[in-house]
This record gives sequence, C-alpha cells and structure tokens, in this order.
Amino acid sequence: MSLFSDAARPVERIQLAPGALLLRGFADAQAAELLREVEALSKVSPFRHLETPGGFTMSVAMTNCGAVGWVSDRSGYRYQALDPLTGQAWPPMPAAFLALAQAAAAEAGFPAFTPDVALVNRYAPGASLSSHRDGDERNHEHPIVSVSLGLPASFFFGGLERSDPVTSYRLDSGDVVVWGGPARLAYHGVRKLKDGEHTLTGRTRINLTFRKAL
Ligand code: MD6
Ligand code: FE
Repeated sequence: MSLFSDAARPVERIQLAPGALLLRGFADAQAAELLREVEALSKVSPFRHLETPGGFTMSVAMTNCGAVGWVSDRSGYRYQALDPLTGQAWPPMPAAFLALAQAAAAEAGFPAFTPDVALVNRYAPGASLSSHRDGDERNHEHPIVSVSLGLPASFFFGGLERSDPVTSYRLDSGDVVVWGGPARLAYHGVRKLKDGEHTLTGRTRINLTFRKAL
C-alpha cells in the first residue's frame, strides 16, 4: 500500500453534459468535517423516510439544513421553513457546507451561487433514487451542487426528457457534481447502493444537495 494512499486526489474534471461537471475529489479534504456537521445537524432535525405523493416510502432517509427544507408527503413536494417532524426551523447551514458549495459552483462556472438549503440524504445498502429532475426551486438559473460522502454510488445522468439515454458514473467519497444552465433540469438518479464498509461512514453513503430554492 502506498504511504500516500490517504492523500487527497488531484481534482479531475469530467463533463457529463453541457452545463454538468463532475469534480472528482473536490471535497476530499473536507469530507470528515462535513460528516461531523451532518452528525450534529441530524440531532436537531433527524433523518426520516419521506412519503411520496403516490404513497410510497422513500428508501433514502432525508433531512435538511438552511432557511428552508425540502419535504414530501401525500399532498406533494415543497420547500418549507419548518421541519414537519420537530415543528421547529431547520438547523442553519454550517459555514463549511456553504464554503464548499460556493467553491464547487465557482469551479464549474457559477460564481454567484448562494444556496439557501442543503438536502442531506442518507443511503443504506439497497437504497436508491429513481430517475427524477430537481425542479421544485423557484428559479432554475441557479445550479445544483451535489457532494458524495462515504460508500460509492452509481449515479446516472441523462437529458431533459425522461426517455433520453443515460450514462452512469461511480461517485466516490469527496466527488462533487455541479449541474446548471442547459443541464439544470436533466433527469438523474442513483442505482441501488451496494453494501460495503467505508472508513468515514461505515455501511452508509451521505449525499449533500445544495440548491437555491427561494
Ligand atoms: C446523489 N441525489 O445522491 C444524487 N435529488 O448522488 C439526488 O439527485 C437527489 O439525493 C433529490 C433529492 C435527494 C437526492
Ligand atoms: Fe436529484
């Protein structure tokens, strides 16, 4: 084993589509700190399995931080200022979250990104996210910044139509995907998480998805 196997990787840029960029290793140096923040904020607004409008329970567990949070129930998807589980405001977005999201967005060509929410998604082995678009935000001029932590996932990214072909990418801990502009409403999803063990998270994958919702 290399003496330097734990060193941060040099950041590699991979274009997924016009407006969509994978920054491999961009968050390597911050991964442990981001996970400590996830642990802290999930004590205020715990992870929960949301119900979809169609009556299914999502396999991914979610919580939020920031001025608003994304929620789903039988009446639909929306952003709201209070956590329905606690009746209280969501925890504030940690400074380390904001700094990383802004740096990644700038790196991808979106220098003025001011996210007001980070969805925090927790995947256990077997959890998946079917093909969808992130479209509940008010203004689609702002990009989405997605940070992967812990176990690797197979992420697929397609086009503006659900029927468009998709390409799959392995997302490792520290990888960041930014999509905006012509790719902002592209379909994407995550295939069933394979079981494994990660030094930072155990048998878990965490994804932070930053948006400007309001
Ligand atoms: C990912 N996540 O986990 C991509 N979208 O890599 C998403 O696309 C996503 O996890 C909406 C809500 C939760 C998510
Ligand atoms: Fe999404």
